[in-house]
Amino acid sequence: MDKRILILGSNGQIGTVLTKALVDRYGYKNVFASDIREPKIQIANFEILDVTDKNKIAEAIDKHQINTIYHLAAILSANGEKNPSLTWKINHDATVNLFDLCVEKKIVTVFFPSSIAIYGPHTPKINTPQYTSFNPSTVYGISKLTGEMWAEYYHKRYGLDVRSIRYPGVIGWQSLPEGGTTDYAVEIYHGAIKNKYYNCFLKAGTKLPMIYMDDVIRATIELMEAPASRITVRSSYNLSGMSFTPQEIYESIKAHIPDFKIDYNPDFRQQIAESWNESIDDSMARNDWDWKPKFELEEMTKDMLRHLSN
Ligand code: AKB
Repeated sequence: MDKRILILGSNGQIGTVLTKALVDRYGYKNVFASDIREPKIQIANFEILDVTDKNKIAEAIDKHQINTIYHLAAILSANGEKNPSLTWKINHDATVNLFDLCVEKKIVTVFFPSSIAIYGPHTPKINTPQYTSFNPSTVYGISKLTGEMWAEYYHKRYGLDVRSIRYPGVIGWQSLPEGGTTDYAVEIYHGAIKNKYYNCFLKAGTKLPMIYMDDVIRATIELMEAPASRITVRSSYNLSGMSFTPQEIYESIKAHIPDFKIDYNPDFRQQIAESWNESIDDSMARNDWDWKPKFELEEMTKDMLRHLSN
């Protein structure tokens, strides 16, 4: 059976890149992208879909004979704090409605991303295990953690083949993040190239788990293609790429752009970052579906600067 894929939230930082990867892999005719706004560049079949509109999503599933869904629409951590009730509606309510729809429409596999935002001040900060205490401090984190619990519930109760990854901060040259706490790690490259200057909204020593876009896309597709019998985690898999501080990423860029300057002016996002962890134990992803990251900070910086300079 051909995969017939619907992507919800295809214009976002990850959606933009994942949509292209899915078209390359499964063919233009099998990939249907959607978002609440037209994309800047159309790379797949596209239609406007609001993730909170269950009926319209149901129509799209029928119309395109969809059997696989990537549900990427969400409001991230920093923007979420500005409008908690809207964040809950989009991140939580729409996710539960979608899981219902997946059962009703007999969707074969659904991907739902979680995040390091589910970790909180009482979570072990170093090598955070797969199963530990979670006490997220943002509405985004709470919505992702409850989404994980619903995913597990829908799998147990209805046999829904739902798969998920706890994404670290994602860095890529292809697209910009919007409203997250880890956004600085993308903005810093743009600042270095355009102005040789970056004003960082986190403190110099704030270490966070991060991952390069190439690794994120590969991890997502590898998880979705793994045989169901190998998936032992139905909440969401811990996934590790690399960990660094703003000062470390600054130094890795400065090695290529010697007159690059930085200032640190932490804002409300510092508190969010401090509630998260520093590094992740992803041994379950490694064992279950052979996950292995390829990019460390130095290779990522070289690749980012090469692409952005072009
Ligand atoms: C954010 O910073 O909110 C996101 C995330 C870690 O999920 N990038």
